[in-house]
Amino acid sequence: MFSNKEKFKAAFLRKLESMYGKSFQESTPRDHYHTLGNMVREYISANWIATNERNRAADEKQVYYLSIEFLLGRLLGSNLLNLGIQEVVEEGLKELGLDFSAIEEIEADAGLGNGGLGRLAACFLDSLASLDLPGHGCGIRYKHGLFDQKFVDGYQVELPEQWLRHGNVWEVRKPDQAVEINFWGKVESYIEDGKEKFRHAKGEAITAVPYDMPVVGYQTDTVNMLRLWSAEPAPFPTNKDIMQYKRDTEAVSEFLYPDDTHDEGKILRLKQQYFLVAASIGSIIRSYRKKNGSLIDFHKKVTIHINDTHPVLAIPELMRILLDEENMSWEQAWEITSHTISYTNHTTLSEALEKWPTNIFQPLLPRIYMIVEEINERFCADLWKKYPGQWSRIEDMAILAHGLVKMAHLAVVGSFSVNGVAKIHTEILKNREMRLFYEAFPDKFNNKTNGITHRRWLLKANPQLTSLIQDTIGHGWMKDTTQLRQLDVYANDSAFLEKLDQVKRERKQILGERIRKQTGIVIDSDSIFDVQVKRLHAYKRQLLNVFHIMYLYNRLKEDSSFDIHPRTFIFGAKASPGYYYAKRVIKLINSLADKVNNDPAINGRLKVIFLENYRVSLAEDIFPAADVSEQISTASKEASGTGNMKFMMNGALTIGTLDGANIEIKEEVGEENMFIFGLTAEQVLNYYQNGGYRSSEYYHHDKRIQQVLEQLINGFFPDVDDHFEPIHDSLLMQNDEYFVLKDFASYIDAQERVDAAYRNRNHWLRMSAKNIAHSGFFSSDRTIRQYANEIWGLEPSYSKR
Ligand code: DL6
Repeated sequence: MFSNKEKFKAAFLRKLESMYGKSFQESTPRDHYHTLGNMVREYISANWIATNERNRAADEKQVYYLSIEFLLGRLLGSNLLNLGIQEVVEEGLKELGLDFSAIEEIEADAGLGNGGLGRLAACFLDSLASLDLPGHGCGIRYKHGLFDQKFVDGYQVELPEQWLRHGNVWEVRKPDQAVEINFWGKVESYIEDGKEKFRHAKGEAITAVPYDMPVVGYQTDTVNMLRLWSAEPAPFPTNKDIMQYKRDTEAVSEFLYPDDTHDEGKILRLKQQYFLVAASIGSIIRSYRKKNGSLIDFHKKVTIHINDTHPVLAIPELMRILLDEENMSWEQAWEITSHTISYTNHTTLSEALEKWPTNIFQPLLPRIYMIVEEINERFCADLWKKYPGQWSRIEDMAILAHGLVKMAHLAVVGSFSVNGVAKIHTEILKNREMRLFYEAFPDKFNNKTNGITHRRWLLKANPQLTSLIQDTIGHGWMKDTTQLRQLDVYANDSAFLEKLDQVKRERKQILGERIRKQTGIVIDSDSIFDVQVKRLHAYKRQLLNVFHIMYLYNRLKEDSSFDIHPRTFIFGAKASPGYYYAKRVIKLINSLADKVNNDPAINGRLKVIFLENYRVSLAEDIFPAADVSEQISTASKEASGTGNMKFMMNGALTIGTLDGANIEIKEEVGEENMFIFGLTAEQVLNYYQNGGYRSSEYYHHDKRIQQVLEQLINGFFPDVDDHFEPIHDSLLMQNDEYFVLKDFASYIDAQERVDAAYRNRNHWLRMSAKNIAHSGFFSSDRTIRQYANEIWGLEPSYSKR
C-alpha cells in the first residue's frame, strides 16, 4: 500500500471509510491521523512478527533496557522516515488535498519522561533497531505523561497531560501476557526437601498488563519492541474496599514521578519501581523459560540494563525468582544475577541519588527487603575480608545504613558494569562520588558518552539542512555520521556557506512564525537566536543567562553608544512541581520578558521569549533555528547533556562551561569553534572541598552584579513583591552554591565574543559548518555500538535489507 502514490491514496481512502464509516469529504484531520497511523502500524506488523520470530528462533543474546522514562515524542513522522515511505505519504496526501504537517500536529507527544534520561532512552531504542540489535525497552504506560505547563501571569501552572485521550495508534494491548505483582503481606518460611524456603504471602496483588509498541529501525526490516506496563486490579479477593483498591492499583501507572514530599507519594514511587521491574522480569523469564527451560545460562543469553537506579530492584527481584522459584543456591543465583544486570549512572547530584527509608521499603516489599538485607550482609562481610578493620569505609559503602536503602550502592554491587555518560562524569564517579566502589571493583567502571539519534534530530527535524548536506556529500553519512567530516572542506566554500545561511534563515523564520502564533510576539529573524532549552534547575544556571540579559538591558538603557547585534533569547523549561526555587526563576524569566519586550527604548534590540510547555515536538522546531546553544551548567554538575549535541548537529555554536559532554564537543570541533568560559570542574570541586569562595566579594567588586541583584528586590520588577528575594538570598546569604556570581564576568566576556563573531557572518557560518562536520561522534549509533560491544556482548541480528 505504500509502494506508490496511487496505491497509497486508494488504500488511505478505503481505510478511512472502513474505520469511520464516513466519506472523505466529511472526515476531519483527526480521522486522517488515525487512519494513517493505523495503516503504518499494520504495515510494520509483518516485520515486527518476523523480528520476534527471528529473536525466538536464534540463539542470540537479548538486551532489555529498563527505564522509568521514555520520552518518545511523536512517532508518525519518525516511523515514516525510518520506513522510507515519507515521500510517498506526503505526496499522496497532497494529491488528496491534505497537508502532512497538519496531520502530524494531531499526534500527542508521548511525554513519558522528564528530560535527558528519558530522551536518551528513546534515542537508544531508535539506534538499537536501526543497527539490527536485539534490544527492547521496558517501561510504564503512564496514563498522564509529564505535566502540561501553562503560564498564568508568568507563573508556572501544571495541568495533567492527556496523551491517551484519543487513543494510541502505536500500541497493542496484550492482556494474555499480563503478570501478577504482589505488594505488602509477609514472608512465610517453610521446609522443602529439608531446606528452608521463603514465600511472599497474604499480599495485595495487582495486574500488570503490557502494551507493546513497535520500534522501527531505519532502512532495515528490524522492528524491536517497547513494552509499557499498565496497572490494573487483579481478579483476586482483597480485604480493601473495592473502589479504594481499584484507585490504589490504577494510581501505580497514573502519573510519572508522583509528588514524593510525603510518605504516601514515596510509597507510590517505590511501588512504580517494583511494578516496572517485577512485570518486566516476569515476562522476560516467562519467554526465556518457554524457549530454554532452565535458567542456568540466563546471564549468557539476557542482559537487563538499568537506566539509572529507578529499576535497581531488578537485582533482588531476579534473586527472588532464582531462589524461591528455581530453588537455586544463593551463590548460583548471585552469579547469574550479577552477570545479568548492567547499570548506567546519570547524575552525581546527591539529592538525585535515591535512598529509600527502610520503614517504607520493608512493609511494601517484605521478601525483596529480606533479599536486600542478605545482599548487604554478604557484601559487607566480603568488604571486611578485603579491608579488615576499616569500619568507616565499610559503613560508607553499605547498601543498608542509617535506616536507608542506598539504591546506587545496590546497583554497583549487583551489576557487572557501571557506566557514566560522558568522560568527565565517569572520572568524577571513579575519583570522587563512587571512589570507594571504584577502588573495590575497578573493572566494572567504564564510560559511554551519550549520543542522540541523528535521524530524529537532523533528518526529521531539519529536512532543509539534510538536503543541503546530501547535495554536498551524498548520503553515506545517514548510516555513518562520521562521514559528516567530509563537510570540513566546505567550511571554506562560500557557495556552501551561502546555502547554509539560507537554511538557517528559513528555519529561523519557521520558528519565528510559530512563536508569533503562540505568543503574539514578532521576532527579528536577523537577530541572534540564543537558546537555552532544558529542565529548570539551579545547577543548569538559567539564572546566569537571565543576569546577562539584565546586564545588556541596563547597558542599553544607560549607554547610548553601547552597540550589540540584536538578540532573541529563547527559553524552554519545566520546573518540577515541588521545586519552588526553580518556579521563581520561571517567573523571573517571564517578568524580564515583559520588561524587555515592551520597553520602546530597547527598540527590538533584545527580545526574550519563554516558550510554554517545552517538549520533544517543540524542540524539533527549536534546535534547527538556533544560532547559539547555551550549555552553562556549573562545571562538574551536568553529567553529559544531550541538547548540546542536538544544537551542534544543527549548526548552532555552543557557549558553555567545560562540563559534561561539552568537553568532548570541544575535543571534536576545537575550542576556536565554540565559546568556553567559567570555572573548570576541578576548580569547582576544590571550592566545594576546601572552601575559599565568597560570593559577596564578587557582589562588592562588580557594579554590574550589584545592579542586577538589587533589581531582584528593589521594585524593578513590579507586581512581584518579594517573590525574587529567595533568589537574591541564595546568591548572597547562602554563598551562591552554583557559582553564578563567580562565573558572571567570564560569561559576559564570552557573550561579547559571541556578538563579535556573529557580526562577521562568513566567519560565523564557517564555525557553524565545522560544528556540523564534527558532530558525527555524537550519534547514538556510536554510543549503542559501544554498549553492545563493550558491555552487552551483542551481535547485530540478521535483516533482509
Ligand atoms: O544521561 C542523560 C542525561 C544527561 O545528559 C544529563 O546531563 C543528566 O542530568 C541526566 N540525568 C538525569 C537523572 N537525574 N537527575 N538529575 O536526568 O541524564
